[in-house]
Formats: sequence, structure tokens, C-alpha cells
Amino acid sequence: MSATITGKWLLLCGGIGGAKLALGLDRLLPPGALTVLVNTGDDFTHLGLRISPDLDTVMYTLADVVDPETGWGRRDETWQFMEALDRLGGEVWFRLGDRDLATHVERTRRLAAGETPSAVAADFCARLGVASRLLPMSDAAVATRLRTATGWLDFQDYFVRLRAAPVVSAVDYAGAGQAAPNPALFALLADPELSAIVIAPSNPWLSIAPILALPGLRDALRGAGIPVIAISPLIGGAAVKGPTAKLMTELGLEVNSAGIARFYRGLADVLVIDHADSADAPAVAALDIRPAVTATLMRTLEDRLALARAVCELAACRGRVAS
Ligand code: FO1
Repeated sequence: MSATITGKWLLLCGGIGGAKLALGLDRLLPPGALTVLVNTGDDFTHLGLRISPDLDTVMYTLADVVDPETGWGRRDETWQFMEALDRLGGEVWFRLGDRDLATHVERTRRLAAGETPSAVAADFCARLGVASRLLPMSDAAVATRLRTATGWLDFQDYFVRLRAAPVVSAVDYAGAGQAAPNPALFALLADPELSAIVIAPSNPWLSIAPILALPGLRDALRGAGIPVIAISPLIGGAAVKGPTAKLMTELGLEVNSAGIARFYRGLADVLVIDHADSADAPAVAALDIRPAVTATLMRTLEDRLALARAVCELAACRGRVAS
């Protein structure tokens, strides 16, 4: 018999990988129990539009309108805008579908009219029927940049235009030091109903580090006095998708669960690793993080729900979850 999961839950996440766990938690928990603090270090201004890829990926996923093939953008998308732009010689390396375009046009208009990114996100989510609360990590601009042999690159330049091919020697989160974390986060961390903080299997250096770089955020998470459970993005020592393993190698890090545990040391109580990495468990434990072994690959909705449930049960062993 499965336990009833109560209380409020906080998930820190980036885009595609994080959105999968967000969906599992959103569908598992009572409506409104989940708050997702989303990385905005990937945000940029493109074609005059303000684009928030990770926020939109999580929002589209929870609203069940995401493109299931790519994991970003909208399902049943058409591309007439891109085709017309291409004919005019415009920039088409970053693909904005016709339906998706509406999100960026309307976001840009509202920001120019003085709304905050948080207010825009909340209203878009309400209109798309998203029950969970999505918080941009900050209302101030933060830009993830990567140092390569040819100099510093903006995130989407590196990630999409250059397909994460350049060798990275450093990562920087420009503006993070001055960017106030989303104020709603502090209210949630002080809420006695908050059961646990979950860190999605997103890329630690590209998706989670920008969040943790915000002033006071790491201390606030620790200070909440509730379990912090991180999920490793590696399976069998490799990334499911994206450049996590490549980036770790380039930054001179060990590409295994211990390399991930070192990143979360001092913050996470538990690191969830896949069965394929169970041999890493002693190395994780040696870093003062409790390893928990389960299936972390999220191909189907059932996988997402199962991982969400496993994470909630881990928190129940340590914190405030009623059965
Ligand atoms: N990812 C791509 O690989 N190619 C694209 O052309 C692309 C366009 C795009 C448009 C809107 C959006 O919200 C996301 C988009 N993404 C695209 C995904 C995005 O670049 C990355 O997945 C994230 O920034 C990393 O989490």
C-alpha cells in the first residue's frame, strides 16, 4: 500500500530532464503542492524577444502541450515564421515555432509594460492550466556563459548554435551575484508545511549552479531544516541527454556519482543514483551524502511517477511526510 503524500514540495530544476521529474511530482502530489524553482540562466533576447527556455519547457510539460520528440517547444507545432524569416535572410539557428512564438511575443510585451518575469510566468501557467507553481529563480537577469578556446560564449550560442561542441574551460553566471532570489522562495522555505527540497537530475553546472549562485540561496535551502534530495543526472557514468559528461571531463571532474556528489556536498542529504551506478554508492557516502539507489531513467510517465514517488518516500524517512 502506498503512503499518502502530504505537505508542500520544492523542486529546483532546469529544462528538459528537470521537467520530466516536475511532471512526475505534479501528477503525484495534490494540485498546488509543488513549487518549481526554475533556472533562468539560459534566458536571452533573440530577434528582439525575451526567451525563457527552461521556464517554457517546464510550463509546456506540465500543461501537456510540450513536443514529446524534442522535450522543448510545443506539440503539433508549425514553422511558417521560421521559413519566412529564412527567406528574408534572418537568423534561424534558434528555432521558434509559430505557437511557441506567441509565448515570447506576449512575454516581451508584458515585460516592456512593467510586469515582472514571475508575474508573467504565473499568469501564463494559470491560463494553460498548470496547477503547480513555477517560479523563475530571480526576476533579475542572469546569463550563463562558457569560456572556450575562442573566448566567452553566451549559453544558447554554445548549446544550440554550436551544439555544445566547443571545449569548455570555465562557466560563469553573469549577474547572479547581484540577482535577488525570487522572494516567494523565502516565504516557502519558512513554511512549516514544506516537506523537502528536491534537486532534479538537471545538469549541475549549467542548470542548478546558476540557481545556487544567487545571494543567500544556498544558506536559505540548508537553513530550512528539511531533507534536501538531489538526483544524479548520470546513468552508467553517462548523461541521458546533453553535455553533462562532456562538460565534467572538460572541467577536469570525475565523471561518476562521486563527481556529482562533490558538487552537492554540504547541500544535499541524499544523492539518488541509478542502479547502473550502484558501485559508486560507497564513494558518495564517503562525501557525507547518503546514496539511494533506484531507477532514474524517465522514458514514460510511469517512470516519472515512480521516481517522484521514490524521492517522496526518501524524504518521508527523514522528514515531515504523513502516511
Ligand atoms: N534547443 C535546440 O536544441 N534547438 C533549438 O532550436 C531550440 C529552440 C528553442 C526555442 C524555445 C525554447 O523554449 C527552447 C528551445 N530549445 C532549443 C531548447 C533550449 O535551448 C535548451 O534545451 C535549454 O536552454 C537547456 O535547458
